[in-house]
Amino acid sequence: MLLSSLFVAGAFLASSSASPVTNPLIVHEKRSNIPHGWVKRYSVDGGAILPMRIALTQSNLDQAHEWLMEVSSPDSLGYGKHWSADKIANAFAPSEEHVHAVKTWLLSAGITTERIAKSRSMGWLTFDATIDEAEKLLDTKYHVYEHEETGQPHIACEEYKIPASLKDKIDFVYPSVHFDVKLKIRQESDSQLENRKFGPGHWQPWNPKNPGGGSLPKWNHWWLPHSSIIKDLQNCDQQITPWCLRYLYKFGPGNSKNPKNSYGIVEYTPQAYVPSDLDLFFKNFSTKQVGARPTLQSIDGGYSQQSQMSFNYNGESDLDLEYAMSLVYPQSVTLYQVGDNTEGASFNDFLDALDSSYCAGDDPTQDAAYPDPYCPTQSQDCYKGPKDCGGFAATKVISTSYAYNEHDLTPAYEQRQCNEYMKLGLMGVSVLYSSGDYGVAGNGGQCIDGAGPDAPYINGTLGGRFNPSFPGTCPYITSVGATQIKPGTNIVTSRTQPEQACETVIYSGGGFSNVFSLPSYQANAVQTWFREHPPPYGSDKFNNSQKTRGFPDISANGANYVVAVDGNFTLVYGTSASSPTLGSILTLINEARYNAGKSSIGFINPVAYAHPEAFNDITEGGNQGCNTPGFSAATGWDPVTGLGTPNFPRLRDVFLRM
Ligand SMILES: *[C@@H]1O[C@H](CO)[C@@H](O)[C@H](O)[C@H]1NC(C)=O
Ligand SMILES: *[C@@H]1O[C@H](CO)[C@@H](O)[C@H](O)[C@H]1NC(C)=O
Ligand SMILES: CC(=O)N[C@H]1CO[C@H](CO)[C@@H](O)[C@@H]1O
Ligand SMILES: CC(=O)N[C@H]1CO[C@H](CO)[C@@H](O)[C@@H]1O
Repeated sequence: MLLSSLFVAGAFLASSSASPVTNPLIVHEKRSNIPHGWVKRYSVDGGAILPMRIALTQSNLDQAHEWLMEVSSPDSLGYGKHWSADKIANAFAPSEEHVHAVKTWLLSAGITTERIAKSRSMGWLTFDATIDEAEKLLDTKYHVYEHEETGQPHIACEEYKIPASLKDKIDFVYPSVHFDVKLKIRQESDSQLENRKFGPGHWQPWNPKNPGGGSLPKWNHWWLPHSSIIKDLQNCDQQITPWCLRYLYKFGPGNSKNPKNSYGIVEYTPQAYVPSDLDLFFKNFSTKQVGARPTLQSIDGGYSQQSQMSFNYNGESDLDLEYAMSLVYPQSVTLYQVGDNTEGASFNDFLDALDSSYCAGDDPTQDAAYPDPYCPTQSQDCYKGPKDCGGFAATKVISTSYAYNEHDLTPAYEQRQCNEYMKLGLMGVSVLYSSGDYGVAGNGGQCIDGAGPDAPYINGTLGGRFNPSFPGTCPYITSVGATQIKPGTNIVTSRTQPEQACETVIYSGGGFSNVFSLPSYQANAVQTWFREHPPPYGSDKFNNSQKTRGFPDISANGANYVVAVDGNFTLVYGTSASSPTLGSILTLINEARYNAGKSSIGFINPVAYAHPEAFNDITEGGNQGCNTPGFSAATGWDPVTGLGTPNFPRLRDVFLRM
């Protein structure tokens, strides 16, 4: 945060700052150490002006679950009556009473009401204050910190206080203990990338806490000769193509393009699709689409970089777009490309672009800062523009094939993000996330050594506690697991369920949250599973209280996908494939509902759990990890494949009846 201007303090001298003894100041946020690479330089001139921002806590979050169920539950009269963005902003805006209490406190420090602006989205109060005023208000001391490598200055304090009575009315005050700047990212070799992997969020040197590490799709490291692209449905156990998916889940090619319908795929730079790969794929599997491209929504400078190319840069985006675009055609696909090529971005950065009221609360230690503080100059790789805050429309289905370990992030950070998915559900958006590729282990096969939020990771080959994925464990998204066709099965002649839980290259992420409680829509399914298929593990392995959220919800095939990457075809594996496939099927259901004059399906879990008959129950295979066989697929919902794979005509008819 740079000083906006300097002037003499006299004009704004605080009249009084004494707080009543009955309302003592208490520490609200504290930083125990200065982030690596920064040094404390000097105290700041008392007359310097700080643009202050106070994030107010949202109202009515305790009612949010009921409101979402009202528009999403099959037995609700309000089903499908989704909320407008304005109605949502008003419902969760801080109460007038809280705003008044905070303003009264500010006035006691001489900050008069005329000086205070309320943000358009009502989430925070802003005002300019001198350093003297801010220090008195927050009982703190500001210093200029300097980044050793770049010399970039930053104003921050080490802790600050607010009146005890405002503790539950204020989320945080800014600028304060936060360092909204990231360390410069190194270019890395492909083999370093292979080892480290990456996901959403800024790039970090490999360490077990690397968010999203390992959430990319997997491949076998060999290329298929072009001539071996088998189009025959009899060989779907060896190679999955769009035709295999249509046959398995009983849906045909799309045949309409309702203007209300939309489907979004989210990618985080440096992940990027290659235009010629789309065409190579379309030439073989969807000839009418040769030349077709997704509609780009560039967030925080996001673009499809082509300077670094390999499976690890292109595999995810090529996979997601080739399948999503061909399965929903002639409906089009929106690509939300998030973050520049230097800093990348996090899920919060994406959500900020959809909802301006969410922007104020980013966590600088997890979320990317824009304008990118490490750009020497604006270039295509480096985005110096302002952070995108609101203004981007949400598509009706949004599929993301990246994930963190739930253990990577704090419960407060996750709860806040999960509430934002709840709001998207209220607006009628279906949010899908892949459930992870390491079974009951986390990204990269890591498990947790002991209980509690500070327990370290341990290589899963050595055991450890199960390591669930986030946002998979947020009860307001649909978590998508992976299946495969049983080896040797001909799906055309098979008289029994041809699929099982995926056990080729990857294992379907699944298990139980350590953070989120069991949502009402899922309670029956989870408790039935515990009763009828009691797992052979105790509370040393996972939270077996039957009171926490289980995942995934639904699954779709995630093995042997034929994907064009960097000019050749290869086979790809992962829940990264399952999520865009389920998203395509939901988009076709939205198409049918719009064509029938109905609203979008929105948050689907309450309907899905009430209609298990709309899914192909998957009862074989498991999701090994943490040196255990993991959980086993079973009759009914299970923490490997969820409710099973979609039966399109049944699921469509269920939704068309509502
Ligand atoms: C975990 O241990 C296995 C077996 O020793 C090894 O192959 C693997 O590379 C290790 N994984 C990590 C992330 O260290
Ligand atoms: C399991 O979850 C329940 C419900 O959230 C919680 O009360 C309990 O402390 C958790 N158990 C462990 C071992 O974390
Ligand atoms: C059967 C078919 O259309 N195969 C094509 C798949 O794509 C490659 C690359 O464009 C072509 O060479 C094949 O003819
Ligand atoms: C292994 C393999 O099939 N490599 C091919 C990849 O594609 C290029 C053309 O785009 C071919 O020249 C390679 O033979």
